Amino acid sequence: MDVASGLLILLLVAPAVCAVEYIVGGSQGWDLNVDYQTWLSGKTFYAGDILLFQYGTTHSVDTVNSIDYDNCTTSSPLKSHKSGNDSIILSSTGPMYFICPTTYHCNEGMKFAVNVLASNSTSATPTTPPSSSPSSSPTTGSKSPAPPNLCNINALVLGLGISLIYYTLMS
Ligand SMILES: *[C@@H]1O[C@H](CO)[C@@H](O)[C@H](O)[C@H]1NC(C)=O
Ligand SMILES: *[C@@H]1O[C@H](CO)[C@@H](O)[C@H](O)[C@H]1NC(C)=O
Ligand SMILES: *[C@@H]1O[C@H](CO)[C@@H](O)[C@H](O)[C@H]1NC(C)=O
Ligand SMILES: [Cu+2]
Repeated sequence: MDVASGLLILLLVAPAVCAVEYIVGGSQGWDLNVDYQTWLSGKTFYAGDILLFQYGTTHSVDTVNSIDYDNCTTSSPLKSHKSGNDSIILSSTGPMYFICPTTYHCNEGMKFAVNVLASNSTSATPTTPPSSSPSSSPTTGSKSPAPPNLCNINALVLGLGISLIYYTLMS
C-alpha cells in the first residue's frame, strides 16, 4: 500500500466517523436578533449530527410540525427542551422544525428548519485500531462529536500516518 491508497482509504472512511455537533447560532447561540438563515447557509445535516442549543432563561426550544412552524404556533410542540444547553440529535431523515415558544420570539426570527439527509455510512467503525482493548462491544462506539474541521483534520492526520507507516515498511 502506498500513500495514494492510504489516502483513498481515508476518503472512504472519513465521513463515517464524523458525526458533527453544531452550536446553533454559533457564538450568538439561540437568541433574538440572530439570523438563522445565515447561520444555516452552507451547512448540510446528516442523520446522527447534533444541534446544541445554548440560551438564557427567556428562551426554550420546541420541535414542531411544518404547519406550526409556518404559523409560529406554540401550543402543540412535538418535543420541548428547556435546559438552556440542549443537545438534540438529528436522529431521523427529513425536515425538522425548531422554534422558540416564548411569546413573539418565533415571529421575531427564532425559528429555523433543517432537512436531515441520510448519512451514507453503513460501516461506522472507528478507524483507531483496537490496540490493547479486546474488541470493544459494538454498542454506539465512539460517538464523540467533534466540529467538522477538527474531525477532518484528525482523520487526515490519522490517514497520513497510517499510509506513511505502510510506505516506510514496504520500501
Ligand atoms: C396556519 O396555517 C394554515 C396553512 O398555512 C392556515 O390555513 C391556518 O389558518 C393557519 N392558522 C393560524 C392559527 O394561523
Ligand atoms: C452543554 O452540553 C454539551 C453537550 O452535551 C456539553 O459538552 C457541555 O459541557 C455543556 N455545557 C454546559 C455549560 O453545561
Ligand atoms: C449512498 O450510498 C449508496 C449505496 O452505497 C449510493 O448508491 C448513493 O449514491 C450514496 N449517496 C450519496 C449521497 O453519497
Ligand atoms: Cu426565545
